[in-house]
Amino acid sequence: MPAYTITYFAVRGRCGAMKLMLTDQGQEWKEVVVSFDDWMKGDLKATCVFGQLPKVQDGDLELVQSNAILRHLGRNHGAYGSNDKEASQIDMMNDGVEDLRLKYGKLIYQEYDTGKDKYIQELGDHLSKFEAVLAKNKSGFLIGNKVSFADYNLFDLLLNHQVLCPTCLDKFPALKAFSAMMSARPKIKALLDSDAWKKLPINGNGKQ
Ligand code: GTB
Repeated sequence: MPAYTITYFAVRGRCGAMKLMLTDQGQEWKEVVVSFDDWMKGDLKATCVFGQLPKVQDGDLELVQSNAILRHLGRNHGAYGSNDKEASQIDMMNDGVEDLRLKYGKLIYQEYDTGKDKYIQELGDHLSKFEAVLAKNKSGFLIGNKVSFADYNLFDLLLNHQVLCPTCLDKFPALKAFSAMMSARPKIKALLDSDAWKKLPINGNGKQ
């Protein structure tokens, strides 16, 4: 079993999805939690390929970029589809999740006070795209008939959005069922119920 070390700030942020996946796959990991003060000293930043976290160590392989990390973990743990066609579709769906995550990050870190109402008004349009894909797939997952890294990523982002706007899934039965199914997976349920998860802020600036 590979042992991973995740280096990141004391927030869920871009590591929520990878922690959901590793937990669900029964894979333990080590964590290095970096304080903002330590980060500002610059030594660690200088060692990161793009000067940012998260960073994941898998043996002698060091990776940054959260989506590359999700893909790596998906490959290692059988959460990247059942064939090349599914893998490509999973990549496509994960890119869609990333597009929404970037919008969410912009709201949280740059526009929270001025842009929240508009963001919530427009959210349904974004969610409807995932709803349509899920509604077509009888398995309940985004692609194919088994869980993929894109499912963990979407689920993590939906958790954040349900804090931002508790009613945001009300018009989307397939997304609601997806969220309920992911939450009920026993290891995920235990993680979501844990203090380690509940006490970790979603974002670095206290907004959620
Ligand atoms: N494309 C990259 C990826 O997907 O991994 C983006 C990574 C990224 O934005 N990293 C941010 C970072 O390293 C942290 S996530 N920022 C420091 C820097 O650029 O010097 C967002 C975030 C912001 C602030 C906190 N915080 O203060 O605790 C936590 C997380």
